[in-house]
Amino acid sequence: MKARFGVGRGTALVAALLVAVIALILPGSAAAGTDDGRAHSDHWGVIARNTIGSPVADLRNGPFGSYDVTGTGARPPYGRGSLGIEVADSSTTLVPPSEKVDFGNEVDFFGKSLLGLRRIGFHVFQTSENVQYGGPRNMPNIKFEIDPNLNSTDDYSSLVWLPGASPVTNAWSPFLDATRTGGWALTSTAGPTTGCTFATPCTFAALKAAFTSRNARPTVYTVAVGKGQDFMWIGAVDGLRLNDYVYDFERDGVKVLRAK
Ligand SMILES: [Ca+2]
Ligand SMILES: [Ca+2]
Repeated sequence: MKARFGVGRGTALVAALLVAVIALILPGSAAAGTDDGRAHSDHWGVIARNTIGSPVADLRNGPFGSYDVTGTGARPPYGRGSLGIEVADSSTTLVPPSEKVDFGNEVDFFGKSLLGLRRIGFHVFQTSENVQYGGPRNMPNIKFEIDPNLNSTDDYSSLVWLPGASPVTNAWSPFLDATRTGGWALTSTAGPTTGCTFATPCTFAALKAAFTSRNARPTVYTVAVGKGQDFMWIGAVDGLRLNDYVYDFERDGVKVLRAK
């Protein structure tokens, strides 16, 4: 009896250990790939360095509204959830006092060539209230922290996509293509050097040409979606497209889908 009990316990322990080991291995090795074959849901989250105030960037279900919307505009474009974003315009002691949030990935895209970017965009849940707060182009952004490599001392810039107005409000937008719509702006000295500034944003093609014409090879530090600092904005984002992959924001994590 004692031996049988002992064996049973030992077998159960081995089985439990195996389950634990498999659970440790699976999240990294079995997930669908990014460009380099890796995907780590736990590498996505609020980028602390780039967040100001106490904004919300919340992997949530829905939104499935607004109340009178039906059809594809009434549900997230991928899965059943999205990244909810909420930033206020006047809630800190800083100048400007507005909040900012970047929800992104500081690991998986590090070192990649910015010029390798071919497809990019996302879907947005825009509200008519957000349009009242800041106009039709009060929209969330796609952001890259990059090493512009425009000269030997230039090691940091933020590249920001400024979408055009969403074609719909109080509903999910269709895919907003960042290679064809909106404008791209660079912070720091890379802005005036390339001519792609917030005052004079570039098209995607002009942005790439601004680097290639100067024989610059910009590399990526981080990728994020975010908002601020500017106007109050409360809405959601889903289906971030980066080349051949779609990043599907869901309540239980960021899923990587092969783009169709
Ligand atoms: Ca989703
Ligand atoms: Ca550099």
